[in-house]
Amino acid sequence: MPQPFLVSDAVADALQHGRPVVALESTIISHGLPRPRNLEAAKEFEQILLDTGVTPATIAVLDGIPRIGLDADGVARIANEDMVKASVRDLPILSAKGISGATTVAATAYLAGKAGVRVFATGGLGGVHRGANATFDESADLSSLALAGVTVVAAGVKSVLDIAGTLERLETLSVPVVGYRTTNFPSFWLTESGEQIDWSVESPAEIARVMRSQDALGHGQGIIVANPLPSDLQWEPEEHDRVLLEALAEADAQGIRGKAVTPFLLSYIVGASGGRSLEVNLDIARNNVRLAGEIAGAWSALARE
Ligand code: PSU
Ligand code: MN
Repeated sequence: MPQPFLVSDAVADALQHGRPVVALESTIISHGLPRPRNLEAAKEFEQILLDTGVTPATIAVLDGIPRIGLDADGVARIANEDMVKASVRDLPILSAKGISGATTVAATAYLAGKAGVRVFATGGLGGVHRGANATFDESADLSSLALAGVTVVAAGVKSVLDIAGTLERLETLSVPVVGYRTTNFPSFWLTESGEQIDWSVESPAEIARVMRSQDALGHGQGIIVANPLPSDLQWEPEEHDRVLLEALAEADAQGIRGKAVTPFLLSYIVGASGGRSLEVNLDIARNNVRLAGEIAGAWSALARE
């Protein structure tokens, strides 16, 4: 049997010694952020972790091999090559064909879980698309998080999606959702979506205790930590609402469907906002990476007890 994935030396060493590790996804780099800012961002996210003693594990499929932890060349490849967007179901196909792919939240969480990386930072999760009652377009991010025992830090889901519907599906899938110091679920660029969730958590240590209890119960789901951007950093709500409607109308007019929808909307919105949405997007990701690093630290400390 070929090895199903490769763990970098740095990540393997950290895991073996119980040091904190945070997984990072690659679709946000290759399909969610424009070049050349995407490469700067990929390096910056890793550096934020390294600066606080946390080992970054950026995940992608390179030449058919899923990799947990990339070297500098691997990071440059996910930013600069035109890689396919890879969800969980694409992994065996990429593997057999020996081709590369940037992993979505679904595929990243799956691979992180297999490798024993317990905390994962992203920007926003995929979810239930508007009109999903007719198209069935619901991101595999949701069903994957019901299987991967990984804690994902995300600023909720974008308002391009059906936020209430996404929260309903997460309830059905029994995925715990906790707000970080809030019960108002964030809508990515905006601090609050107006949708309420049941629980908030106050500290990384509390999240680590939730993880430990989840493990003890043995149910195996991931945990979503909804981490809102502070309101002084959010996108201006009026501009957000205007650009969002424009983007949805344009996707509809151009007949964009399936896995192309999310990348299309993201890049359209960057252009239509004159880059403003991109700056907020980067702040969101940094904010999530920092919190994920703290959670990974708390998790290591708890495991040592
Ligand atoms: N949401 C964001 N930014 C992103 C994505 C989602 O705010 O970059 C990416 C993630 O990689 C996520 C994927 O896993 O899009 C979801 O795509 P789909 O809706 O096709 O499942
Ligand atoms: Mn989809």
